[in-house]
Amino acid sequence: MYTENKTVLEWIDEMKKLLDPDDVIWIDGSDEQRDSLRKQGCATGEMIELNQERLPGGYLHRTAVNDVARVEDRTFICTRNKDDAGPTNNWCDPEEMYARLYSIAKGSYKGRTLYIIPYSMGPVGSPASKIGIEITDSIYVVLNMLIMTRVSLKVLEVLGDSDDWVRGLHAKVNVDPQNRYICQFPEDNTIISVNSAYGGNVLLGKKCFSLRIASWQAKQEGWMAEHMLIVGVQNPEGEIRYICGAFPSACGKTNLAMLIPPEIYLQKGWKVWTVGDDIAWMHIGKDGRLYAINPENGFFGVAPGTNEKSNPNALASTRQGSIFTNVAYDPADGTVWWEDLTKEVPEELIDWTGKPWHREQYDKNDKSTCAANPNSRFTAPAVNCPCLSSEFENPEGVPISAIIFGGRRAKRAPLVYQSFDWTNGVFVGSTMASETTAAAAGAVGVTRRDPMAMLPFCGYNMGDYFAHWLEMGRKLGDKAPKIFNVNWFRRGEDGSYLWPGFGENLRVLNWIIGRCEGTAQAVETAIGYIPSANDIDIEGIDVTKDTMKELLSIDKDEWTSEVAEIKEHYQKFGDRLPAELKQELFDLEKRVSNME
Ligand code: GTP
Ligand code: SPV
Ligand code: MN
Repeated sequence: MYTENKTVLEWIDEMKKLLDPDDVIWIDGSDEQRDSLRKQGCATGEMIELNQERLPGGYLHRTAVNDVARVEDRTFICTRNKDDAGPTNNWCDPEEMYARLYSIAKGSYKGRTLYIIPYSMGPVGSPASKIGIEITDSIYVVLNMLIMTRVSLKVLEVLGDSDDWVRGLHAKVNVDPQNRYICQFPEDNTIISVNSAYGGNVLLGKKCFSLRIASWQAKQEGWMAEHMLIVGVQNPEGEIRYICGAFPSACGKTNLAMLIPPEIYLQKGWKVWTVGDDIAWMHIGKDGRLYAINPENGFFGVAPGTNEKSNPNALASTRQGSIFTNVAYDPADGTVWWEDLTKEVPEELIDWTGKPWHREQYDKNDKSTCAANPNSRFTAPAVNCPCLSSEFENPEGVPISAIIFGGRRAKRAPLVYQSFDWTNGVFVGSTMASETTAAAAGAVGVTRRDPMAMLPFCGYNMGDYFAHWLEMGRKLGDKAPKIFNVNWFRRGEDGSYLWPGFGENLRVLNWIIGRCEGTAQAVETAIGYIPSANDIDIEGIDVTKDTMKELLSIDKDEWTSEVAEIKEHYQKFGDRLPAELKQELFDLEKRVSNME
């Protein structure tokens, strides 16, 4: 027995009775156990071993074709009181949902093994970290959790006999989309996920725990759990400033977190350090500033588009001990491929569904002809990342100078602007909009409001969540990070992106840091402080002053429509919408109507 914790043992007993497994195995985090699970996974066909010389410890996994992304319409927040889940979440009464899920999961482990994964989100033993235990019948889940979280028996030691841990039950059942449910019970610290075997639905430490459950805990305990990257920018003097960024799924967090400075910046001595690429847990530190840790231990990144030029650090992270989900297989050399990995498209591949694929069948305008699924992913250990921050394991986290919000917006939002103050920044975050992506099942490219990039991940009433942000701002006072908004995805009249993005985004981060230090210039506008075309360095890039002006422009008609849309968006929250935000909207409307 690895623990004497009664709450743990009772729950495991209950689960065993419910699921009826043939076998029970505790995951201890050892290399030997991992290696034997890899072998077993390959024997059952769940995993495919890749060329071990080219990709040591590399494996490929293919999910069911109906199970390739998060399923927001099947994700529920189950609180006793419906209002506590709020207008943006699917809700169900906990008793009713437990009954439904238990009847689906009952006996479903027959002939299978029950794996028990004790894990820590955040460095083991850090006061900012939290503990979870996931039960699963999937070797794929175990192997991914071994990369994405800190799995070890030490976690059970740290837990002792405490009841402060998150219960996570995952059951594949028969991967039936009609009976697929991803359910959070924040009042019970419990997650249940059935009938899926895809990443974000089943790696319960990630979105289910670190955002949905943790956001609820953070509200009670006075901290923040956010869908944010954490990046450190080091200037030639050696000073590092840390920035957090909330962008919706597949909108550039991993890329910004690992960016390579443009050549002229590298020569001057600029460096970028990755702390996290998806989730930030933030606490007020002893000095009154906001500190962030990354609760994860790996990257579950979007594969398509990742290449030697766009994100060499992410690519390097996948070269060892990584799992690839729903990418294409290259039978010529036993490695993997995805769209834009290489300029030259291999002639013949095995596509993500396991079928032979020839490059002639590829049509750039039809995603269904891709060799890799558009939401195919790599699971890579953080330690592989060449620019991993030396503060990655720091239990206190890193001090945050700026928070940036951003999304995909073809028009309207300028390349960058700074909010007037924290309250105005919360308003900007709460009204964020972005075009949907392949990271969730459903239509792609539809603009929707996604407050703080948390629409699919906020574990409670979003009106209360906004209030919590305002409360944190009051506590932080003048030590609060400055809040900005960015848009790398603005398009010109011909439909192409106006801004080169990726590494060049450092130029924008520099302006942001300059604003925090009081050294960068800006113009006060109706929506916030916007740099003038001269304030962003464009030396050495193919962006003209005119393009820069267009990128930084705001249009009165567009923003009049924006105000009308925000009004509609805000109506959803009824009397849970904080009065301060209503006032912000009122003020914005007035300023926009006074625009030239
Ligand atoms: P999740 O893991 O789903 O949370 O996604 P993410 O926010 O980490 O997004 P990621 O960095 O993986 O980028 C998603 C897509 O956006 C990729 O196809 C990138 O190539 C593209 N992308 C990222 N940064 C930029 C940018 O600065 N400009 C442009 N045009 N595209 C970008
Ligand atoms: C996202 O969709 O925001 C992801 C991938 O980071 S998943 O783990 O599937 O949520
Ligand atoms: Mn994400």
